[in-house]
Amino acid sequence: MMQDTIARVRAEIAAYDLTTAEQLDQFRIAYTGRKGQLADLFDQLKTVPQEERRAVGQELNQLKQLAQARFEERQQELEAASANAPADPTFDYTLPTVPQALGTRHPLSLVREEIVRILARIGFNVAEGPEIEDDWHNFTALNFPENHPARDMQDTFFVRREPGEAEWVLRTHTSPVQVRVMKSQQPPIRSIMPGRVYRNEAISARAHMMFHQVEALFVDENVSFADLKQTVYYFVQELFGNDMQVRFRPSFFPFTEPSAEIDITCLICKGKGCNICKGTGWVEIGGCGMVDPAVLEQSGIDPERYSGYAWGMGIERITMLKYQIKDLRLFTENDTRFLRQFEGVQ
Ligand code: 2U9
Repeated sequence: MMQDTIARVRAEIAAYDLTTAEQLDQFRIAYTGRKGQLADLFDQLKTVPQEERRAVGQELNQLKQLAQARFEERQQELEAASANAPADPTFDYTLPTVPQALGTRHPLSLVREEIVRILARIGFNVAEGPEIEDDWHNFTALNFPENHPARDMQDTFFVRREPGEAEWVLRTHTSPVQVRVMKSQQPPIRSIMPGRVYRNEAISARAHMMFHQVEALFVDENVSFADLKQTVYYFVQELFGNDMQVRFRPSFFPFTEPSAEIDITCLICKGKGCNICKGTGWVEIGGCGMVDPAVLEQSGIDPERYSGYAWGMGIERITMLKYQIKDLRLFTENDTRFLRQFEGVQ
């Protein structure tokens, strides 16, 4: 019976799995295509008795509409899906990108560069010298007596040489570079020397066997302690801010006379007194003095004609004060959680 066939084909069409584009194509060939089952059924319509033909024809038309509706709906869905589909279906475009691990400037480099910039503005150039020095440049030329404790194994690293040769040292300060500058040029001299120095110390939160210094040396005619003070005022205010005060405390160094230690307003409490400055309102940043005439003379500069001032400070100490860093070891551990905090600092 024609009606039975129509009912079976209707059930098949309704249940046909149209997941893929291939299945949709097979559906078209099997039912709505020129040689499909629907064309076949329309052909058979002429065999249906006259009185039933109209009703069966209507049923067949409805079946054709159903098949076409299913086909077109699914075809549109598949077209839309393929338009949005990624070129490579095995690649997940929603995955996060691999972050680029960019390095950051080390805080000691940031502070060293800032110090160089500040002093370059008032005419200082940068001098460099060797980290392995001879005893003469590191001690003798700087007026350290033969029996000075700094020359002791406890304080200085010695570099062993061939038997019979004089020992070399890892420089304990950057001062030997200033000696080399004076030996190689005549005044006026305006040089700063930032660099790495070594001392035989146990490593702790407050001490290290390797650290950085910057020293300034100014030699010319009529250089006075007043010139030194004014330069230090300028430097401190440029580096830490205009509200900073500076205090000079008498001290002693073998290479300067007179000598002083340099204190500045405590950065934490602004001078009120706190546990960082031990209640004094002042923190020490370095030392200074007038270059001892004997040091000038040993470096080939006439102390009758010229005078000079020098000052020195630890870059770690300045950096710790500026950024409130509590432990010296952070500078050498390369912990990126520490270093990343200086991202973008100029
Ligand atoms: C020459 C003559 C004199 C450089 C000076 C200091 C005072 C000083 C310390 C600060 C903290 C070293 O890093 S630290 O431990 N430095 O107190 N430095 S005067 O005097 C010189 C340098 C070179 C030819």
